[in-house]
Amino acid sequence: MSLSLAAAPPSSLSAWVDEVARLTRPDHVVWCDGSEDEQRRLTEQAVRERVLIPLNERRRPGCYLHRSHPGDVARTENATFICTPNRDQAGPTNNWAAPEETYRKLSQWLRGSMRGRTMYVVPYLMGPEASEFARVGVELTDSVYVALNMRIMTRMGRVALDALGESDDFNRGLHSTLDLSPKRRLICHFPEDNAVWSVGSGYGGNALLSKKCFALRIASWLGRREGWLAEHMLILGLESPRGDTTYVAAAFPSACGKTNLAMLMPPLSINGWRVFTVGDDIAWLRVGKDGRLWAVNPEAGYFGVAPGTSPRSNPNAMRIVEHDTIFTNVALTPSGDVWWEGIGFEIPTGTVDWQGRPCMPGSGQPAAHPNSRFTAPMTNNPALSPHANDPRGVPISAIIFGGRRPTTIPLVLEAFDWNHGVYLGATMGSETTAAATGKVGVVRRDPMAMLPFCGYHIADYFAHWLAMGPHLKHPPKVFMVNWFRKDADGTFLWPGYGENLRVLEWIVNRVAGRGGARDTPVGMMPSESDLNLEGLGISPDRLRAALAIKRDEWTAELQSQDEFFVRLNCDLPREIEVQHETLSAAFEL
Ligand code: GTP
Ligand code: SPV
Ligand code: MN
Repeated sequence: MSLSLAAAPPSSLSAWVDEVARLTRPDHVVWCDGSEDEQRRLTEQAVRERVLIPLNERRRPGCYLHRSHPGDVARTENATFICTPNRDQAGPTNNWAAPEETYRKLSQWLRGSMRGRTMYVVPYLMGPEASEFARVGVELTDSVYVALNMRIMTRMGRVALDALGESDDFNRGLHSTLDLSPKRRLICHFPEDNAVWSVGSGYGGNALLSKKCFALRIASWLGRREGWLAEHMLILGLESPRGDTTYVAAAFPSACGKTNLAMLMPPLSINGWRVFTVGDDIAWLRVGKDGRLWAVNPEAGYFGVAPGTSPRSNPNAMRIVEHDTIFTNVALTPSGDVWWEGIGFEIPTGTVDWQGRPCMPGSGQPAAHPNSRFTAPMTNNPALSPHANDPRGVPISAIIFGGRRPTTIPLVLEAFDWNHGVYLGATMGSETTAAATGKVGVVRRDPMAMLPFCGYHIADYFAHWLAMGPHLKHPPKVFMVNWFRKDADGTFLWPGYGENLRVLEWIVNRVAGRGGARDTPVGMMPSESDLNLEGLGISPDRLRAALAIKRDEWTAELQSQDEFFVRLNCDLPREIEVQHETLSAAFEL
């Protein structure tokens, strides 16, 4: 076993690393320091082991392609467990398993699992350095791909050990790919121990334990205990033509447009607005001394969806992935470049698909996996906010909830107040996507886009949100949006992407006390004349359809909310019930 670290880490950390090494028996233990030299070495090794394929160095300097196991391409929610002493603490929306039993079972699977492999010790910091928000995690992993991705996604190495100092307050993440068999795949969270054990998957949120496991499931549990929020939200700053910046946080479910909105490029027909990205996936939020809600992005990179990303839809993302990016499960062109569906140009002849097989256009098989992704450092982003590393975070003036809804939900509406906003978030629905295994395109309740990520009982989570209200002297205004409503032919009614700025502009105007709205039973809504439609060219009919509130659709919606509430039994906060009753009464149901 070879150890390589100049200064000694805190004893509790090294004791835990030793303990895991005794269980898993790696040939080597490598402590990652986060240096460029180390990155070069690990990358070269990954190329030798064919974990990474170098791309055309001239076209995409510092870029690599990784092909995952074809049976390991997305988060697996059915293999994800919250392990609390009581089942009720995990609640009806989480899989639950008893902690002791789970440790025992996984220890058996892990016994000797790293023989012949290297165990990487990956210390990482979530949140800006020297920030009250920041937390340390350490992931032990036998995947060099995971180690390299963690270096992009987090502040990794020395900086994290410095932040940890002598403390033993860090998330203990243990990850082993085993043989990648779905039969021995489990992602288990132990909130009371601030620990995550993940086995049998090397992909995304299953394996990069900083992300969904720590920064959402465990952090949401910590946040409830300590009075803050960990959310599946992007954070953006919107600078108006006057030069003032409004910060907005938005929760959309997986593959529903967070990355795109967070780095939106304003359309040419709207002068003077600029968008700055603070974060694209996760927000940690706290009430500041000034009574406002403050947010940081705990991550340092983006793990973004590739398909649909083009110079037209997301020019900033195309710039981001020009260099120093790891692509996973995209197609490879004969010139050593990447390709995916919706990239904006025809598939070059001779392109091989995400599994390395010749592409067969017209076969109905996509060349890139629908959940293929890019991992890139946030410093690649031309639209990166100057406050992305601000230890204080940014003050949030508006919270947006949004799902992928072919019907029912209008383009935008504004909540009447904080509690109504919590109700809108709590009852949100969205179509399932390729980001998780299982059927795609089925509408399910996905409260606050946190259904797969809330680390405790979802009814307690609603109560926690409601309880934040009175602490906020200046609560953010809450909105709901839907970019995905369709016409009878199944075509999106709203053009989306950059044009979503028009909706953001209305939201910012509302926050500033400008901008017209009318009351409807479901919330306050803009009239067509309240939206900036300059140069958009959407027909009045389509806009009306995008904004329509239809009684029959809302009857079904309220019914579906009822069904969800039944699953929560009698634990639903009374306030949410009251909101539901008020809305039902407004529709005379
Ligand atoms: P996760 O990383 O899984 O949490 O996803 P995300 O919420 O960041 O989603 P992302 O921005 O990567 O978008 C997912 C898919 O939705 C991509 O294929 C986008 O092209 C598409 N998309 C994003 N915004 C819009 C929009 O405004 N309209 C339409 N029609 N599609 C969009
Ligand atoms: C999501 O599924 O919401 C993601 C991708 O952001 S993953 O990291 O796989 O969770
Ligand atoms: Mn996500």
